[in-house]
Amino acid sequence: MELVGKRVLVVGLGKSGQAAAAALARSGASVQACDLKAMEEFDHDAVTVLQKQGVIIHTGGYPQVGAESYDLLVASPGISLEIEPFQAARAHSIPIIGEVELAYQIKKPQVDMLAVTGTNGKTTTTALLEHILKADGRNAAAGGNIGIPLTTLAEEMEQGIIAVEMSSFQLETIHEFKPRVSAMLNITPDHLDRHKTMQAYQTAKARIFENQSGQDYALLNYDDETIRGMAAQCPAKVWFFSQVQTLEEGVFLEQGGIAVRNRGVTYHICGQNEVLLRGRHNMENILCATGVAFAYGIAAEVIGSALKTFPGVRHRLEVAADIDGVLYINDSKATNPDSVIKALDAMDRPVILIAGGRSKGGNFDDLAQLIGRKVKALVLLGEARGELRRAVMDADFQNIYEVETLQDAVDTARRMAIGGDVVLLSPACASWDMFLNYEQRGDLFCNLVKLK
Ligand code: UMA
Repeated sequence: MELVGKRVLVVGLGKSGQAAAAALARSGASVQACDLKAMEEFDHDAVTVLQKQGVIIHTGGYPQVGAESYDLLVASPGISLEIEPFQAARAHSIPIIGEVELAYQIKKPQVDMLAVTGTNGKTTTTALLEHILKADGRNAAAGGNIGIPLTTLAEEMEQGIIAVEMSSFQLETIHEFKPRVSAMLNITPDHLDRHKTMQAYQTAKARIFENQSGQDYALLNYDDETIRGMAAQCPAKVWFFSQVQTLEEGVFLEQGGIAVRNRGVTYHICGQNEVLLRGRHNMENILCATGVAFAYGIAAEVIGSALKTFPGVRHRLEVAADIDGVLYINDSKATNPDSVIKALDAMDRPVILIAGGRSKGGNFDDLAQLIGRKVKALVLLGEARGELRRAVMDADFQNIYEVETLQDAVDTARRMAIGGDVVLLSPACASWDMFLNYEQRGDLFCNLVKLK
């Protein structure tokens, strides 16, 4: 994409917007950036760096997008495409792309992208993929929704591979983004406050394949009926992965081990018990990452040895502390009900669950049923605590404690816990009512549990 002299408006100045504005300025574009937040709310140094690069910054709202005002708008993923600047851009036929699309457009031809999406497990799968690629001696990095803006990596890397975690928000604003290998892990209700319907959410997710061709690969979860059905529309070569089915071609479990079958040959990757990650949901992530790496040409032995050394990612079933026989687990990244269901399924000890935050429009009923069966006590905080309380009470669960702060939540849980219990922070909600992000919530939990 030719950027020299282009008038670009970057909408949103969070992580993605700041990275996009900086990359655009370095590419010779004439850049403006805007954000609803007031100037005082920004990190002064970050804003100064952008201003020194010539970026004009509008805060506390958005500038007018008129017919001749801009050549391109770049959207941050967390911002609805229905806000005024985007509506005006559409009315004036000004193109809108997301920060991920911008990254794809500016990356060097010697950089390949492998992309993972799905409702849950994307971060673990993407991080595992990066780990496998590095184990093969490749120049590899992980970026996108995982927390490192893709434009930053795309600008820096001369050659190599980026394992990209793609959210439905990021997929909504792609145009030419075309991963060499794509992967779809699972789809359960999430982000319905923005997408409104499951159909719209699935359609956004399926865009991960839309620019792929028969030279590319797509890894699809065979065990998820909706995803299996996507094979018919997928333009890439489809490989399935499955935890329950032996496949003619693809990745699956066989005789206690992980196997890949390709063109009639079965490759043994490693034993199921040899991998460090635990839980059924993690096996889905492992099979998926294995398939992506294998399709990209990484040898079975390399994948196997990488699986044996991957410790997992932060804020995802992360052991925060083991104090007086009580295991404290930080699962702050569980921001939807399905993710908490998976966390509870992975627990084999009595659980005191800390949950709540800002609801993303999902339904808590299935989670409430499982809480009734697996949870010893439930500590609720945040905006959605009333909604969660109602759901669990409807499931006949009574042992509920409502608190104001995460500190109170940890103290309440600690008072009830006895040796052998697990105190699990797995909120089922976004963090934005009380924290900047889930990382801040998880970090605070880890610090609080260590203070006695
Ligand atoms: N803003 C506006 N107008 C609005 C809404 C927000 O101006 O109507 C401004 C905010 O004031 C803020 C900025 O936009 O300054 C935030 O932009 P953003 O929400 O796109 O957040 P970033 O900091 O750019 O982080 C984004 C992703 N966030 C979201 O998609 C919500 C991060 O994913 C991602 O790691 C990062 O880009 C780098 O690629 C986080 C996330 O929560 C982890 N993702 C969701 C999820 O996993 O469920 C999709």
